[in-house]
Amino acid sequence: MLSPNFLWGASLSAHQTEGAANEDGKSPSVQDTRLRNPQIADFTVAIDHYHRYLEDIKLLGQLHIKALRISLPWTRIIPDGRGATNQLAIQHYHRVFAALNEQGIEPMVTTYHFDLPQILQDQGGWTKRQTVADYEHYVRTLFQEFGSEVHYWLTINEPNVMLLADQKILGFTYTHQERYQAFYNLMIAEKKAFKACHELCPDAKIGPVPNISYVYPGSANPQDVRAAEYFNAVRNWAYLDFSVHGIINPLFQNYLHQTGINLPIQPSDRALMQTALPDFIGMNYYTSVTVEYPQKGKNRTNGVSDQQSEDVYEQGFYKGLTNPYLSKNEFNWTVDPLGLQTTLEVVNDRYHLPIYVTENGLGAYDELTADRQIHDDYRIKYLQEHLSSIQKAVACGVDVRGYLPWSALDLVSVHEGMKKRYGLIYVDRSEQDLKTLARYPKDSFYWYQQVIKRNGVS
Ligand code: BGP
Repeated sequence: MLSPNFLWGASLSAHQTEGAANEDGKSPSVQDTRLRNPQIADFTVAIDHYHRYLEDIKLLGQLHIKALRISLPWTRIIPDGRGATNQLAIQHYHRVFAALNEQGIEPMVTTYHFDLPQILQDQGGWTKRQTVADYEHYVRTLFQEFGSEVHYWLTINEPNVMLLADQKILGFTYTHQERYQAFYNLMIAEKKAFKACHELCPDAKIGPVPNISYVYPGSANPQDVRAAEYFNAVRNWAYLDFSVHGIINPLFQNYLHQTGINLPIQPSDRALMQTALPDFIGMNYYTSVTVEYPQKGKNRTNGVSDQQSEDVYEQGFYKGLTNPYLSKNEFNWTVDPLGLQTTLEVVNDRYHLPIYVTENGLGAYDELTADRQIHDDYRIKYLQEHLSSIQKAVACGVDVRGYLPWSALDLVSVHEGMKKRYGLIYVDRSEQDLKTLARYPKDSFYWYQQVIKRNGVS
């Protein structure tokens, strides 16, 4: 049984929904500038949520969610990356929080979701320690401005995916050295956010929000098991061990050593690492990952070009493979609801903190019928199976406090535009044609409404 206080919600991010890319003083982020396939939708208009937030929030009120996860765009709040705050943006988000409050919806706010101000990227972005100071100034501004309206904060969306799938998410590739400089700066920046939030918003809670997927070994061969341990360390535990325990995961440390990396640790960081701690874990989950030890002669280029698939390779450590026991969705992502239960149990055993599942969902082609309906039974099945896994984990004693599937409305997918839809609410636009941008609840919307009413799936 889920607690009656279980936080039923849904998720969005700013750059994938808002549009208004050049309005009200917003500056470009790395998401606006990165080279995209011109055939697919970009973020200039996205789903026009910046102008339609009232309509969207009213619709979500009818869904009876208790929480909406949104992100705040750094480029709107502090357009120069550092320095002056943009009052137009501050006023806008006060209006957004008021509209949510009117519908009885708690905001859960991600401070930063892949959209670093381009102006900071031009100066080296996360490879520079200066960006940590800029981020700290930015989040202190958020906590001061919105501290009385927001009770759940999330720090940095999926730093692990951002770094491991950099080419796809950011539009450029870090060198190995730069990637782990950026890793360290992101993790220290997050610590600064934990500390600032606890100082400035004593009633609020804050947590990290990595993408956590348990990594399976391809076989019982001890080399494959070790490959899975390495990739678990590099993909999952390096991030959560740093956030929650304030330590560098030992196997990750060993991996860094073998690959010639020294993290740029400053002496004063140690105390911060161990004292600035999260109140909960926010966790995004789409799939599990399976790896084996890469045998000689099967060399490929090092890299993790898509975090969600078997396209993972690092010579001497791990190589992704197709898990023959699992099916795939239309976009080639492996579907593994049982893996969510396992992942939750492992995260619980390692960290003993409340968990919110802050993203989970199915990217699919949806069809709007002539009578304006969307019969997305495949999405209902996906969500039903994953929710059932959450309930089973809770029955095993895991402290899952909320579920905020991706996504509340259709939005522009990170690298596949509008055709790959995740929403509970359909948005009428295509890649190139903005059409009416009208919103239509899908069958999954009505299904989720009932789930919330009954406090779970049977
Ligand atoms: C997560 C991101 C989201 C979202 C989701 C689906 O990694 O936090 O922003 O996009 O993945 O990914 P995609 O849009 O590539 O299908």
